[in-house]
Amino acid sequence: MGPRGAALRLRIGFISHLPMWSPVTSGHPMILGCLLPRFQERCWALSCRGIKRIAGQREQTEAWDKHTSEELKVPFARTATGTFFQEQPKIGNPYLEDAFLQGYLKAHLPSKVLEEVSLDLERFGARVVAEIDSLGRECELNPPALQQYNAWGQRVDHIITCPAWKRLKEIAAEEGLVAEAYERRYANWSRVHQITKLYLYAASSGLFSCPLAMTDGAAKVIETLGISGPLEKAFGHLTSRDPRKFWTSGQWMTERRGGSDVGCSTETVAREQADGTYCLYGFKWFTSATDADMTLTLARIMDVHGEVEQGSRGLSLFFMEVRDKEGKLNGVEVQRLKEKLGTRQVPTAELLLDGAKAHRISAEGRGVASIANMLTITRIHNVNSSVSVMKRIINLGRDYASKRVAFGKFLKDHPLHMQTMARMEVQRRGAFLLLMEIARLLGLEETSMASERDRLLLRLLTPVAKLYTGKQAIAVISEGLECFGGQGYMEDTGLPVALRDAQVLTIWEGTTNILSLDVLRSLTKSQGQALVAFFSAAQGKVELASNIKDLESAVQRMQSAISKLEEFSQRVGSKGPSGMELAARDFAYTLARIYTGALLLEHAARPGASFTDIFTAQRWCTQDLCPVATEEATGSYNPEVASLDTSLVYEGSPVLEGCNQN
Ligand code: MFK
Repeated sequence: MGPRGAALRLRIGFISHLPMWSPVTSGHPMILGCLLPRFQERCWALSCRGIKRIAGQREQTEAWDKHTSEELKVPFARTATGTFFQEQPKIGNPYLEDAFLQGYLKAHLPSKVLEEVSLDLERFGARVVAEIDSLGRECELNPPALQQYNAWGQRVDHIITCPAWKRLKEIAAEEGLVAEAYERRYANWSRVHQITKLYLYAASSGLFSCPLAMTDGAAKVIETLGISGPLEKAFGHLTSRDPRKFWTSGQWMTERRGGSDVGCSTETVAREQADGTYCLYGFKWFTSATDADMTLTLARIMDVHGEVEQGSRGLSLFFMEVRDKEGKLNGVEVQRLKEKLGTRQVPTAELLLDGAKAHRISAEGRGVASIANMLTITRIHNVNSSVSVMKRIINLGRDYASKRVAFGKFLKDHPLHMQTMARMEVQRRGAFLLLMEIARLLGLEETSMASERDRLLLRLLTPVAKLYTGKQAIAVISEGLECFGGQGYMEDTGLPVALRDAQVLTIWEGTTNILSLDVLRSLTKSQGQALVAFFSAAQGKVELASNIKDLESAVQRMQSAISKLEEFSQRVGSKGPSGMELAARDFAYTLARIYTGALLLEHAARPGASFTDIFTAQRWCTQDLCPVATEEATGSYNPEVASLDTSLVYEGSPVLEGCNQN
């Protein structure tokens, strides 16, 4: 025990000799109130041992009193909880505190657009801190509930959401979080503006980002199909800035048989009515944000004999309003709300469609192809959420590191802690540039300014980014929670929810493997041209950095990875999609790492780049940039290895024994 400890023990020892009658005259009344019973307890024990007043005791008592008041400063003696309280981490303005984001916008936006957009983002960033972040937390603390019956036994299926959720809807309209993309006031840069705003917003939004993703997706589908008939009104609502008019949309695709193989799993049928509308009958197993005003959904049209066409080609796309003018559900019964690991803020439900009145909005049998536009947008929102939550946990972590002391210094002064956080930040920066690249390409496409290469890249990079950033987000948030020690595991800090919520990012809107196969689909559909576009774009960006000394080795590593990928693609790609299937995930990861590396190099090579931009590119390029070649070299894609994979998974399981017997 050190001298401080010894002194403490002495002083505590002194207190224990205080007589019962010792008047305690100083100190804060509240604190004394807490302490008195403890002193009295001790003193009672002493008194029983026969301690008596003696001559000169008055002076002694005064001395004791003096000591007593000093003793009140002893940790844990005055209060039950001690005197140290860790200052809590806080988020700052997510725009002003993001130098990397500002650097990106400065490098890309025309100066007039930059000026206006920066002002808007600074203002909006302040609103995120002052208002949106706490509303998001309220949504987490007050999850939605389902009231199925009213007091008089009537079925009402009312989804109750908290006031904060409703307020977030109003704010989304006021801020034009969907509208911005369709008004196009900054032409092709409108998407970058909108997505940057969503990037500041998503992680603080209590998952209101989810209905907004689907709302944006629905608006995109409608715009693509043509804004006419009942869709005209819907489009006006979806893209309104007026909170009283603003609608959100659902995306009801998943049924009991599953949400991946939509073509085989959709059982919902549509019966045409005399007026040309349809009535839908089916069961939707996972409908996010079921409090939405409208939805897009898939169903099979029944012919006059009651027959439907199976498979993907039997699916058509329908639009329906969820409630009628009186607010009654439109042929929909809410069976129950889903019990989810995270995203509990979002009212996700199981729904029975029992004669829901709907409008067919795609050609018959073109349901999947038509809803694909919605998937593109919701997948981009998914990327946005992934990057946004990474940013939030890192921002909180770095604030905490400047307030938390351990082993004699702030966490930020421990190099190992900073190394950990820097690795997280490299992931966030890479993911951010990939998000912005997709936003840029989408903006070009929507204003008819995209080249064929831009269009192919957008198609290819969307699933690549969705699958890769979802994994990054889970890893970064998990690491991020560790940065707070045990507090990162405590629900009432509001930190663990980020990890629970992040797990969905790799699941909904297509799992990692489904999206890896979608990457192959984009190559097949474009007859390999999407990959040609990829190589030419990535190579062009890497070349921009080739004359910068500090980036020399990063450029070399990138060029080597691109060559390896080209060789791999020629070798394995010639075998067709089935030959590629086993490599699909590693292939997609490779595309993500190479393209992100190219973006980081381009960013680091621009005039005015900072030394941290250069360092970020260097760090990114130290990892295996071509995992698909590495895995191929180890034989991972040989057919016999595939069979070994199955044996490895099922060893000891009756499933494999059953297979062997057959
Ligand atoms: C923060 C974010 C919040 C987001 C919240 C959203 C909550 C909503 C929750 C959900 O609904 S989760 C469920 C979401 N479900 C999916 O994401 C579906 C996953 N499965 C797939 O993506 C499958 O790959 C797919 C259903 C598309 C497979 O269907 P098919 O019918 O076997 O596909 P096929 O035959 O290859 O393609 C049919 C057409 O669609 C083709 O066009 P064509 O007929 O003109 O040739 C394809 O090119 C086109 N297509 C398919 N995927 C496409 C696409 N077009 C563009 N982009 C794509 N990704």
